[in-house]
Amino acid sequence: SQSCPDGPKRRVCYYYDRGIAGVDYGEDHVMVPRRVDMAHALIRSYGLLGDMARLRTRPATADEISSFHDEGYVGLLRDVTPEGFAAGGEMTHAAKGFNVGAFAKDDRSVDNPPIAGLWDYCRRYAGGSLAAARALVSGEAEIAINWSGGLHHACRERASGFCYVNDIVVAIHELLGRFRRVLYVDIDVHHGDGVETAFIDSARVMTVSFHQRTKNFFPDGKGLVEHVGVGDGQYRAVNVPLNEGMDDQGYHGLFRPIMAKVMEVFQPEAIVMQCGGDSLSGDRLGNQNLSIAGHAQCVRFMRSYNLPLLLLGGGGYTVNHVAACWCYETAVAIGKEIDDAIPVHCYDSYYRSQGYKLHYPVAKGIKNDNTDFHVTRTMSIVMRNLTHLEA
Ligand code: ZLM
Ligand code: CA
Ligand code: ZN
Repeated sequence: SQSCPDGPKRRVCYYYDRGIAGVDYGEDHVMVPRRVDMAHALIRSYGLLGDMARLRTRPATADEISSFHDEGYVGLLRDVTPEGFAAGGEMTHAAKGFNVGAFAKDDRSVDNPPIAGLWDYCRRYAGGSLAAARALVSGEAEIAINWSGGLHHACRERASGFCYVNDIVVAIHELLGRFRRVLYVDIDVHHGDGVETAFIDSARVMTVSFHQRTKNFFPDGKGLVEHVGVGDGQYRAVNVPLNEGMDDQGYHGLFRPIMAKVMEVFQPEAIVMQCGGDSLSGDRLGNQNLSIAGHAQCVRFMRSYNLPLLLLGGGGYTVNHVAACWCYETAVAIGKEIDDAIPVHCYDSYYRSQGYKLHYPVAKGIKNDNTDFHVTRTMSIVMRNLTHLEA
């Protein structure tokens, strides 16, 4: 295969289901599924679709989703509607236990609303991650991408943090049918708690999350550096808590040595990466200061191990930033350099504030609260935990 600045090109399969573009979490909700359509439009306008295979995807079935989720919860996801919910009564009661909807009359700011077309949305984004996992299992793809997936907070029987179905856990189950050990890496600014919990006592899945851990930051009380997994999974959960304001250099000072050590001691046969774009500078929810190049460097680094690689989306609340980021990371996956100038396309007005450039500048004068003391301490605890897995 042809060479390029990032090493050999890879067979990349890309999954995109148009059915998620119109999904609406509600007016003013921070989660905007259309950002994935924006990323797709950018990817197309850069001509990247010609460098990837697009295999057919079909919405995941209830059975496939039930490989992880509780049946009662799956039933709620199928049946709940904004109307049924508004009517109150039994549905509201059931939804409450499953963490779907607002529970105080005046609470309009709700994380997991009973959105129109909820079940269809869940089936489509999970179907994409499942199809992507299957392409890696069959060997059709070396890298498979589903930017609409990566909803890492969903639990077996409840929604959490804008996530209803945990497509990552479903996809990892599929990968475990072929690969002995699967590594999960999560660079979303939030802790990947749903995935960590699902495999907390598993020797075959190692989870690593880099995340912001500041006062009241979601999910509260999760992802401490001391949380290392239990039973057969001991030392196979890795948590790298960050303060606000982390920049590219500081992030990679942690990411590279930690991931190199993880690769050495765990020796995975496949890698799943959640590429949440809320760790980027200027995000509406996150308070980190990564550039797109810095974020994508994480993808480049994991790609360099030449293992089957599943790339998923996740958070990302400044939509022009996250769409540009996932487009650039698609180019990184392929192994192709793309121009900084954004081509004329249907969403190009969104990029006006960044001069129609992919690589928008990081915020200046942001304080980096990750002192050398903090970073060195975190690094040494994580590295010490990992030595327990040495042969
Ligand atoms: N309130 N509207 C990341 C998931 C983060 C829990 C505090 C809701 C929001 C947020 C929703 C329009 C991923 C919490 C927050 C306000 C209880 C979170 C609707 C603004 C709005 O304006 C908003 C009325 C909404 C939600 C902010 N929620 C910010 N942070 C977190 C969940 C998901 O990126 O990791 C992966 C996709 N929730 O902090 C509260 C405790 C609900
Ligand atoms: Ca994370
Ligand atoms: Zn997030």
